[in-house]
Amino acid sequence: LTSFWRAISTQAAEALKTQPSQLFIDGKFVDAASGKKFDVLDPTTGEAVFQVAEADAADVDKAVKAARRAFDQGEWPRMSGKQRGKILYRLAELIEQHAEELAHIESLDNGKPVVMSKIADIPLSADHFRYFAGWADKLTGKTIPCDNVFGKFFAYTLHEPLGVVGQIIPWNFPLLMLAWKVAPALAAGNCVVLKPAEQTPLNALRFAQLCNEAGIPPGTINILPGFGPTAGGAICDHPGVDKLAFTGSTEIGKLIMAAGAKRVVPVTLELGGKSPLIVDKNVDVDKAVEDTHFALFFNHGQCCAAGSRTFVHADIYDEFVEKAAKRAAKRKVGDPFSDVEQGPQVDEDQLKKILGYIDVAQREGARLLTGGKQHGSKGYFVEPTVFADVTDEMTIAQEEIFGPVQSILKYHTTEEVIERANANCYGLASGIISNDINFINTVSRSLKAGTVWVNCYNVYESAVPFGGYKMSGIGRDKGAYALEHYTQTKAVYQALEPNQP
Ligand code: TXE
Repeated sequence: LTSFWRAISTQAAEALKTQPSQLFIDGKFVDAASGKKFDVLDPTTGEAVFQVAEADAADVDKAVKAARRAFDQGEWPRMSGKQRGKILYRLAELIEQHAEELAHIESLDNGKPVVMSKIADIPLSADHFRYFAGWADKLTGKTIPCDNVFGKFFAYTLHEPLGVVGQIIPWNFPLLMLAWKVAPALAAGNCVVLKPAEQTPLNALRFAQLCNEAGIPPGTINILPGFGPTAGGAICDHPGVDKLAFTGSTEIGKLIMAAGAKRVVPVTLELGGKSPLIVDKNVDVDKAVEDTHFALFFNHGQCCAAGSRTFVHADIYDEFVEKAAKRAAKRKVGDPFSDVEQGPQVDEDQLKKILGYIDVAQREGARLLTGGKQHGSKGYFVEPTVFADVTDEMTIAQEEIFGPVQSILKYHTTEEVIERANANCYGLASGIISNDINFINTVSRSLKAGTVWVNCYNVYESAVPFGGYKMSGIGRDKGAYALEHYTQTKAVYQALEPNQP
């Protein structure tokens, strides 16, 4: 225990003392019906640092019933948009007021450097609630004049909430993924049952506390830590759930969609990616190396949008490859509560998966330039790894590694790189580094991806939609586009007297 308290920051240790550990149902923290709990591991050491209640079908049933009551009889969907907005603004402020402890808990739970939690995860989450708070009183419909053989009518549309929304999220940005899902759902007047990832349940429970403090009525939001097939499966199959929203692997996304199809409920999915990042020939190589490094290694490569296929023009390829390897070798890896760029991967499964891909890449003939092994022997650290001479058919060019492994591919012509970049089942994100406006315009319009970053990468603004083409998903998170998935349109016809204008 002593080593554990030393390993994490004083603030994280302090924050853990007030950490809720129970399920959040109907505005209260309660034990699981089964009484079961599960361990929360610190990825830096692999040791258990906390326990939370483990939800299963009985708890999901209780939570969905609470959310149903809140939706069918409660105030949240009935209060004015203005009032809902006020409460969501308050929630955004509370996240900011508690930013310090939320950041430390995020890094303890996930392993990301605390500096990243502080500058990215927590402020972006607050910003997301603030952005959607602003939408709550702007969900207006249209008026549509009608005049047909049966008479004169006046029609208008109402954008109504869907009801009880089941949301299942991953572990790579625990609070931010929650914000992406919960903020538009609540702004539109829905009630929510959310399952955080089993690896990272802590901040979702702290968020539940803040919801009570902000004045969100009981039952409007319910948070159920638990495992995928049990708690997650029960959310998907519950007849009281009107919509499913999921971020995670494509494999599980297919199951969620099948579950939605059985009950004809809408499903939005944000799934895996294998995003191409194309480096043109006439660029500042040093800057391109830094940008592509950030595109892949940010959050230890655990980003669905990671620039995981770095296509580099043949003219600059050799220089680029050498510099990219040097940059990765310099990357500071270690305790997320110290001054590092990279902490541990989230869990042992991810560690093994990544090391497995590194092994396959070497056997398939990719050239290992740096890294390639577990970093240290404790926790789930992976050395920043760079492969050159990667070809399209190699496994690491096809499948999502979700780790700090950069794959560099050589290309010669614009037509060729567009075709190769699109030759993948995923279509989540992409990037272009170039000084040539014609190249940028041609490539950005040709890439089959939901996002194109030009001379930048990993930019996430609450107002800008995010989501996938092809097997990277269905629908969009963020921005006004997200609200379309949390509202349904009602058309109301009203008869007019024949002589009314
Ligand atoms: O994902 P899962 P995992 C990718 C990434 C990663 C791989 C596996 O390549 O290496 O997926 O990660 C819940 N019914 N992404 O295993 O299983 C689960 O409890 C209902 C990309 O963590 O998809 C968790 O809450 N729910 C991704 C969530 O699904 C189920 C982020 C995600 O877990 C379920 C994460 C079931 N049967 C991983 N099984 C991205 N798009 O950002 C699991 N879950």
